[in-house]
Amino acid sequence: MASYTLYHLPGACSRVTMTALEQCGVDYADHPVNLMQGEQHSPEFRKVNPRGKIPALLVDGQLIAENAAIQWWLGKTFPAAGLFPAAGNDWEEAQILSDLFWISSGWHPSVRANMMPIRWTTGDPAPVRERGKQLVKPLFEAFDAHMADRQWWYGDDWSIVDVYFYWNYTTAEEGQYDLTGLANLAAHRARVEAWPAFQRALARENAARERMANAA
Ligand SMILES: N[C@@H](CCC(=O)N[C@@H](CS)C(=O)NCC(=O)O)C(=O)O
Repeated sequence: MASYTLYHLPGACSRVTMTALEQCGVDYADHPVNLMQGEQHSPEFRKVNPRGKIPALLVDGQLIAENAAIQWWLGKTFPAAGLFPAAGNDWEEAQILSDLFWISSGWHPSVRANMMPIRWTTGDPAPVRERGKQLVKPLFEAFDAHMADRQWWYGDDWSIVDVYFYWNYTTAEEGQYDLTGLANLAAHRARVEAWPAFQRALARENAARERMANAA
C-alpha cells in the first residue's frame, strides 16, 4: 500500500478527510499544523502545501489538497469503503461533485465568516460575524428541511458528504450560531457522532491534541 500522511488540525475541516481515511481503513501518519500559531505560513509547511491550507494529504510524497478532491480520489481508490453513493452515470457523479463543491466553496467560507470573522476584515469583526450568521441561516434551514424524510443526505446510506455538512454546522455553533429548533439537523448530528469512522477520527484528533500540548 502507498504511504499516507495527513496534515490537519483537530477540529478543523481536515476532520472530514481524517474520517474518510478512517472509513477507507487506510494506515496513515498524521501531522498537526498549528493554525493558531500561523504554522500554515511556515516555510516547512509551504513545502508540503504551497497554498498554506489543510487538509493536505501526501500520498507517497505527492500532495493532494482540498477536501472535495481528496475525498473524491479516496472514493475512487477505495470503492468498497462507500464514501459516496454508487452513481449510475456521469450525470449522477456530477451531482455528488456539485454537493461537495457547494459545501466546500459555499458553506465553508460563510461558516468561516461566522466562526472566525477576524479573517475577513481588517476592522471590527462583530458585523462580519453577524453577516456570517445571516449567510448560514438559509443553508442550515434548507439542510434541516432536506433531512425531514431521511437518515442521511443521500437517503438511507451514510456518505462522507454527511460529515462535511456536520463539520460546517457544528463549527458555526462554535462561532455562536444557535442551532436550536433545527430538529432534523440535531438528529443528523447524533447519527454522525455515532458513526464508527467519525469516532475513530475524533480519537485520532485527541491524540494529536495531546501531542501538541506536550510539545508546547
Ligand atoms: N475548501 C477547502 C478549505 C480549506 C481551508 O480553508 N482549511 C482551513 C482550515 S478549516 C485552513 O487551512 N486555514 C488556514 C488558513 O486559511 O490560513 C477545503 O475544503 O479543503
